[in-house]
Amino acid sequence: MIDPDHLRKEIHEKASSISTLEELFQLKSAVLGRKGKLTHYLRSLGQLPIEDRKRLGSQLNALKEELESLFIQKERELEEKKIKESLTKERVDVTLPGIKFHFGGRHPLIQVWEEIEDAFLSLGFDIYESPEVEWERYNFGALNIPPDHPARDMWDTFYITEKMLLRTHTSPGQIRCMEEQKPPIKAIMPGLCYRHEAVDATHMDVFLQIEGLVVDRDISFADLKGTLELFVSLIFGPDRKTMFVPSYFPFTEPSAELLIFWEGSKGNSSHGGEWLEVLGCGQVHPQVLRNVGIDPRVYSGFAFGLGVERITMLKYNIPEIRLFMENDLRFLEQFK
Ligand code: FA5
Repeated sequence: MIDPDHLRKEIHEKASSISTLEELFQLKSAVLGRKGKLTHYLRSLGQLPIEDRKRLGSQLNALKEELESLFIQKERELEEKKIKESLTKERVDVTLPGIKFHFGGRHPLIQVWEEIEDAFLSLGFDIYESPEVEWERYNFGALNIPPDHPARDMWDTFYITEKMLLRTHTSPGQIRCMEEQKPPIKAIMPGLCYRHEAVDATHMDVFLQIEGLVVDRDISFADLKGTLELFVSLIFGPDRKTMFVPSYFPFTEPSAELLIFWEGSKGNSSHGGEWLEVLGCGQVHPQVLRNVGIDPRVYSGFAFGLGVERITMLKYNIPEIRLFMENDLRFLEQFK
């Protein structure tokens, strides 16, 4: 028996007790879906006598419209309810402890490396890059260090082949730079160096050097000294005690070393109050100029090679070079 009033009452009752969207969709399909009750009633109208069909037909269609808008209305209510519930759940509790972020910092050697580069850039130097894997000829031969020269023992290194090695200093960059460029040259060449070295508090087997090279007419030892003194004052301030001592390098003549007074870290008396060698330097040897086709009767120059670790140790009173490589956060975090 088709009874629209009974169906209306039944659906309104059910709809009023629904509390979730899922329940609403189930009810909707049970009434208006393909196998729904109202759909079934509408389909079966055709079997009724014409009079009943007309009357019930208009009643059922009106009921269909009424229920459709009831479901739309109910769906809106339930969606609003759902949003309200999730907003209440998502409320920020400002009393909870925050999440800690760990920010990294740049390694002290990189910081000082860039500071040194900036100092030389401000003095008009360019940066020239040269390779870490180097021909033996550039690391030694062209720098006036023939195969039987005792300096090769001092600069023993890791060989890749008989003729190819990991550079022991940045000085091969001088040769590459002079082969590529004509004077005037005013460049620094930073990078890693490798040595077969007995590691101790001031020596590593991998370390950073910055080479400097100036070649022009009338470049003298006074220019070298003045430039390096200016450099020290830029990095350490005007009052840092320095000392030039005579030295020997096969590719410079005369040669010298620059020492800076090392107060050492407080409480470490074994390293307090010494002079620490930070660089080797000198006037470019005439034979080196000839090796790259520059006439030493017209041009002269100076060069230096400084150790970035040593400068950093002096700047921050670090008594031990191995600390740079240990990756101990207690050490590294002091430079953030
Ligand atoms: C040289 O390497 C020369 N090429 C420097 C040079 C360049 C002289 C241009 C003349 C002209 P030496 O071996 O002394 O020289 O090293 C230069 C600097 O590199 C040292 O003063 C020191 O600061 C740093 N250095 C050298 N060996 C080590 C090491 N094993 N660990 C850390 N730093 C080092």
